Amino acid sequence: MRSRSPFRQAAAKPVPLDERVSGPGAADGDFAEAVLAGLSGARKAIPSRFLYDARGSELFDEITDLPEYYPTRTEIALLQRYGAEIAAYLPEATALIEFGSGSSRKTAMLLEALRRVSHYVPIDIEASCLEQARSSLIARFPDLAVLPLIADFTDAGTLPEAVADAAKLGFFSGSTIGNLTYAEARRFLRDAAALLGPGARFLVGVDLKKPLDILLPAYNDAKGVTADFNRNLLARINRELGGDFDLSGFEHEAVYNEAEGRIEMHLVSRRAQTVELLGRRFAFAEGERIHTENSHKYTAPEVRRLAAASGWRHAAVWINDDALFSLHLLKLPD
Ligand code: AVJ
Repeated sequence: MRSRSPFRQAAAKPVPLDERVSGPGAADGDFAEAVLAGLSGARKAIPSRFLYDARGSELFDEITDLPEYYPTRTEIALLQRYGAEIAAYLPEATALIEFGSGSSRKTAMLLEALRRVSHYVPIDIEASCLEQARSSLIARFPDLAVLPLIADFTDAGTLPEAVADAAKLGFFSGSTIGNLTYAEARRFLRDAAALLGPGARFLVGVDLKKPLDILLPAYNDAKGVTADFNRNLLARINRELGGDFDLSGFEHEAVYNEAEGRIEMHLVSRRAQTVELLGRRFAFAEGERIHTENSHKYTAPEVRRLAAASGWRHAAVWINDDALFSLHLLKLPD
């Protein structure tokens, strides 16, 4: 299993830039190894999953409330507006399996619409998130069996015995799939198919390609919260690895890479400088970058192709009026 996770391979040895930047949610926590490897290459890069420590998760939550950051509120609006319609596609679903569940904020909306779901399996590496989600959901749905899996959502292992015979619905929200390259997303969807099994359904939230005057501000907000979120990676290195990064020496940059169809976050060195951590020195030229996150955007046909290439059939898609965000329902043959 281990070698199948795109994220697990990332830190261990120098690999192409795309692979090193990808993905939230690894369980290994080998921050030191990843940072040393990521700063040693010709093109510096640190896997995006390390953005999400306690402070980073707090800042990300703040991002989701920003006026410029449309994805979260748009996905919630889609779930609200089409919940009943989505549920009509899933009359038999009895087990909900959520990948990278985080705070499970959107889960309640889905459970509200899917009245027959009796078992909920949130998969997340953050045990504290899982505990919080469990208590808030149980308060609202007292009959729901919550069976958390503390795991990297790309490497969840096996599902609890209790849902072995259930009709399964997977849920992967927030366009977290955008952190993955196309190849990694295909591998993730194949692994999810194997985990969920024949006849399963999968509801996936995917951010859409759109004009740059909407896309760029979402990652360059006026309050600078995204910049703080990005720079928190350096603060985390200072905190946890004894680094001496001068945070004001690095500028937040979010650009759209047209060829790859993705937003990229970088930290750009404002001047020539050296940084020390774990007894090693790293030199930065003026303008040199650390690549910190990818956020791939899709068209609806691209999602269809991705699903087909991963063994899933595309059953339905819901898109909001401004064509900002999409919810896709995929299914596996029985
Ligand atoms: C959590 C990966 C979906 O890509 O929009 C937000 C992360 N980074 N602002 C995204 C993020 C900067 C977010 N995902």
